[in-house]
Amino acid sequence: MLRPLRERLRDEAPLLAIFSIMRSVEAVEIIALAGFDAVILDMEHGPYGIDELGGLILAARARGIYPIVRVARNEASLIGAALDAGAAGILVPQIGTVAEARMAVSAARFAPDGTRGANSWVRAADYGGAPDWFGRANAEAAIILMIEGKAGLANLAEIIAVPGLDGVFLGPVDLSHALGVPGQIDHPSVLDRMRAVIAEARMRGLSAAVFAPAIAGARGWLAEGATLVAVGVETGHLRSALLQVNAAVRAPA
Ligand code: 3PY
Ligand code: MG
Repeated sequence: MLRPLRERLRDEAPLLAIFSIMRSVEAVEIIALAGFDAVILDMEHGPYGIDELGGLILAARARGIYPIVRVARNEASLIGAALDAGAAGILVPQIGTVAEARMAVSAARFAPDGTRGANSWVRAADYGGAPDWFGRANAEAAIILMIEGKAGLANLAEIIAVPGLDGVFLGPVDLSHALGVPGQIDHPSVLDRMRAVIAEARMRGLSAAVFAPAIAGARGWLAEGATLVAVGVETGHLRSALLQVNAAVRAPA
């Protein structure tokens, strides 16, 4: 049994995750078997919908890792549906204002803490209809907001003060575009902003998560105090591994 993600995020030990866009139960299982702590099921960039999410969430849970769902956009019905399907946590892209942050957090919590649509006959509630599940769900499901644009950086202090928020997640790819250095995720202006956000979030007692496509970057962010690092996308890792095998087999003896 997995500990609730909200609780686990408060540990000192960081979590390692991989983004998954392949819509593949097998890919999710392999991420778990490789020893990662979580998979981020990416509905922003992955070609799948809510009807395909259940199997992927079950694969992650069966193999003992946290299924975190990145919803396609900040919309209450998407957040509620992913949680109902059994997501341990939700990642919301492109948060720019405190109003957007409040909306996302509210959508992930039942009343009195929020406005999540209530139904306890869903997978997340073991289909049981138990009235005491709502309180438990509020205590267990994590809500993490992505800071990956100029507005999010400018409004960071207000955003991270929203009650009930568990963490922020830095998207360096979008940040690099917003800061005028598209694709240069190691550009000093991107790195400096990321460091500042991590420091501010940690000071507030929030989890600070980062996307790092390469191993050196991931190690660096762990050393800088990130509490969750998503090391690339499984498609990229599969491609690299296959290129390596192909080149190695064809290499002259
Ligand atoms: C970004 O870097 O913009 C992300 O959203 C990471 O997936
Ligand atoms: Mg992004």
